[in-house]
Formats: sequence, C-alpha cells, structure tokens
Amino acid sequence: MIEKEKFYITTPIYYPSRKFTLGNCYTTVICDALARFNKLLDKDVFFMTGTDEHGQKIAQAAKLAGKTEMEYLDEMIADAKNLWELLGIKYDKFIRTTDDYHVSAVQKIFKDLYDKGYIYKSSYKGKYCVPCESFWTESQLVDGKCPDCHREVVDQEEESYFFKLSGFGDKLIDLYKNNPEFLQPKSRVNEMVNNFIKPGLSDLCVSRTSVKWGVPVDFDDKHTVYVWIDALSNYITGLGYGSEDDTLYKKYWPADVHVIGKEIVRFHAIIWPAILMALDLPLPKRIFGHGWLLFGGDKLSKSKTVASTECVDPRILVPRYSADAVRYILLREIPFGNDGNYSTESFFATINSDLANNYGNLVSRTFSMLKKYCGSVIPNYTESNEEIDKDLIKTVHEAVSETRKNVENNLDPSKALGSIFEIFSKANKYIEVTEPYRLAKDENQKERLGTVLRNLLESIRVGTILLSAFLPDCSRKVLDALGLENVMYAEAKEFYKLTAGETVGELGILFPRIDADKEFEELAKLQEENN
Ligand code: ME8
Repeated sequence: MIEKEKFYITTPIYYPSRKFTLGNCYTTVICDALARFNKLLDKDVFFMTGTDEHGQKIAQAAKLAGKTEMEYLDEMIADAKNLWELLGIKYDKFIRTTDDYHVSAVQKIFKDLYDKGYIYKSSYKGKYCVPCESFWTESQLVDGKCPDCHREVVDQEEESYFFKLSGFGDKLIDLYKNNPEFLQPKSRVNEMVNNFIKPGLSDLCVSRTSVKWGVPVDFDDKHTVYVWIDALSNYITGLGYGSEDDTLYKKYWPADVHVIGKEIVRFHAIIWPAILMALDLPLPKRIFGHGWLLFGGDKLSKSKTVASTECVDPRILVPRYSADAVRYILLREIPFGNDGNYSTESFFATINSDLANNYGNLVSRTFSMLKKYCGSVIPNYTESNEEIDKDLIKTVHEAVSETRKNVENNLDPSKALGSIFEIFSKANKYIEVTEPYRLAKDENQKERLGTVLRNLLESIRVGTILLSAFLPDCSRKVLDALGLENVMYAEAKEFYKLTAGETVGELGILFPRIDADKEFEELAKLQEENN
C-alpha cells in the first residue's frame, strides 16, 4: 500500500485567561478548513490546537474569579471546546500545557538544552510587560510602553536561566535564505531580519523565580520554565516527543505549517527554530503569520475589551446565523496575510450576497427546477457544442485546480473560496442564459433541458465537494441530497459523475436572507443581555 502524504497543521495554543474571541476563531477556522481540504486530497492529516495555561496572567485570572488555577482552567477549557464544537472544528488533538505528559516533556527539553550548554544561569534586568509576559529592550518600547499592548512596563531584575539565542542570528538568516517557503507571507522575513536579527539577538530569559504557576525546572526548583520553551514545545510534546510513546511525533513531525497571528511571528520564526536547532530536531516546513481581524480598527485581544457595541461573540453569532455563516465571514472577508475589518454590517451583507443569493439560490433554483421538470430524477446529458456549456465546464475545471493551488501553495482560504464561488456565479449566469423554464415549455427541447439541468447539478456537485472543507454543514446537506457520502477532491476533477436515473433528496433553504435592520436590533439586544 502506498503511504499517504502527511499533513500536520497547528494553531497557536491560546491563553485561556479570557473567553476566546472571534480573533481566536479566525486562526482556528482557517486551520480547520486547511486540514479538511488536505483530507479531501487524501492526505494523512493531523490537526492540533490547544491552550497555553501557565504564567502570571492565568494565576491572576483564577484569583480574580475566586478559583484555584485548575478549577478556573477546566471551566475555560470546557467553554473553548464547546466553542470549537459549535464552529465544527475537527481537531485531532487538543493539548493543554498543564497536561502531565507536556509538563514532563518540557522539563526534559529544558534539561537537554542545559546539558548541551545552550542554557545558563545569570540574572535578568529589563522592562517587563505583565499582561504580555514579555521582556522588552529599551529600544523596542513605543513611547516607553509595551509595543504590543501599549501598556506600562515595569523594571524587573531576578535570577534567571538564559537560552543562548544570540548565537543563532546567522543560522536564522541562512534558514530564511535557503528556505523561502519557511516564513510567509514574505514581508515577515524582512521584518524579522531588519527589526530583530540585524540589530543583534539577545539571549533569552527562559525561567522565572517570581512566577509560580508554571512548569518547575526539575534540577533547580526555585525556577519555573518561563513562557516560550513551555508554549512552543507544545507542537512536539503534543505528538508525544519526550514521552514514552512518541509514535505520532515520529510520524508527523516536522509540521507542515504553524498558522499564527503576526504578533507572535518573532517567537515562531526566531526562538522556535533556534530551540529546535539546539535540540538537533527538524524544523517546521512553514510558518504562516496572518494579519489581524480588526473590530472598529482594534485587534480585540484578550487583554482589551470590545470598544464597539457590535456583537462579536461567536457564542451568539453561531447559533443565530449558523456555523457556516460565521466560518464563511472569517475565511472569506479578510485577504489572508493582511489585516481586515470585521463589522456586523459586512457580515450580513456577505451572507446575503454570497451565501443566500449566490450559492443558496443556485442550489434551490436547480433543485426546484429538477423537481418540477424531471420529478427530481437526475437527467442524462448529451455532449454539447454550445459555447455556454463549454464555458461553464471550463470554469468548473479551472476552479478545481485553482482552489487546490490556493490551499496548498498559498495557504489562502479567501482566494480558495473566491475560486469556488466562480463556479456558483457562472452557474447562476448559465441559468439566465439557457432559460431552463423556457426550454421546459417546448416538447422538442426535452433533451436540451436535461443537459442544462445536469450541467447545473454537476457544477453544484463539484463546487460543493470543494466547499465541504470550508462550510461543512451546508455542504453535507447538499451532498446528502445528491446521494454522495464520502467525497474526495479527485471526484471534483471529473465533470460528469452523477448517476442518471437516481432521485435527488429534498433540500430546505440553506441560508435564509437576513433582514439587516431587524437583525441589528436583535443582535444588540442579545449582546446587551450577554454583557
Ligand atoms: O499569543 N485577529 O495566545 P493568545 C486575528 N499563547 N487573529 C487573532 C486575533 C485577531 N483579532 N486575536 C487573536 C498567545 N488571534 C500564545 C501563543 S503559541 C506557542 C503561544 C489569534 O491567546 C492569532 O492566532 O494571545 C494570535 O496569534 C493568537 O490568537 C493569540 O492568542
């Protein structure tokens, strides 16, 4: 048996110091769609997400809630997992950095680095941002404040272990040079080189004595492993690296892609490869630093609250408008790699134009014509020389390969969806031009009517197979109605695949049109009640 190609994809592990936001959903939905698409390509996929549960911020949040750390975390993680279920996120592994196997693997990694001479003890003096758990040099501060969250920083000094990051500058520059795929989009490479590597990398503080909520350094228990060795290692410990059973690690590492937000690119493109090089382990193949979803111009990070009165809580949006609608807006609206604005207004407008009017309408028109003119039976087709048919089929074939290219080469779900929707727009136009309702009135056009409806059904079939990675729920309904169970990308490459003579199932409305004015009020009320 030929072994399947592997595909290992990860999200960042998020801080459960506040409930996950639509921003966290953005990365997770993208990874889910990329994972699902790679499954359609018949790859052996492993998709991991999880939570980053150590550090001062978590301890503070638990205290504020009047709970022990673990009580607090268990509740937050239950909420996170519910949210992923609500959004149809199909991860293979959810890692929590408080999991025993992770804790002991991190201790081993730390000790290994120490034994190899990459970690040494000294003392740290610096500007520290408590919410971000980041030390900054004077020159990195913006107006004397944290460059990430713009809050006050404090002077801090304490005995610490350090990782010899300073020795990795040239190796990292070589890495980016020799592997242009490694860090994407490309603009991030210049950012790393010019802002961090060229000015000179400092050794990295990797332990704290003041933070108690963390992984203890097992050979010096005054110290707790500090942030990045703990957090970044998740990508390998989650596969069993450092544990007795490391089968998954051997099978899936190196990762095909770590998808992350742009603010943590420097940790993933500088610190993580340096740690792996020091451990003599293979490096991830790609790191993709996407832009931010902005809400009224703001990132809506967990350390800030929403300024706008808009409803951006996925726990309200999903039940009301469906997981697919929320997935669509996250996947489609923001050009991948850039920042993009989220607003309720554009959410409604996009659902109406793309999902209700384009895809939904195409499916519902086609199924109702098929019912009316053919008793819902899939008609035969005759090979046609009509330009309009050739044009439709060509669009479908092109979209199939473009979608794949946009997923595999560009990791761009927005463009991939753009390619898929070319099919639906073209098919809707095809209805306008071929006028099946007119053909149905003419006895001599029965055969042509059959071909036209069949071409529409096949376009819907192909488009929906591709769409199933992005919008799994509505796709499942359509594929079920077409009598298709386990679809694969390979089947989308052929145009005529349905079986003539079979009866299609009934389909309700996939995406009801949203009355924006009414919904604005409803949503505002729900948001109010929720606050
Ligand atoms: O940084 N737009 O966790 P975190 C786009 N624990 N993406 C957003 C976003 C927005 N407005 N808001 C959040 C951490 N994200 C560390 C990571 S990894 C080893 C450790 C997403 O909870 C985006 O992926 O602050 C970003 O990088 C991540 O959430 C930050 O999550």
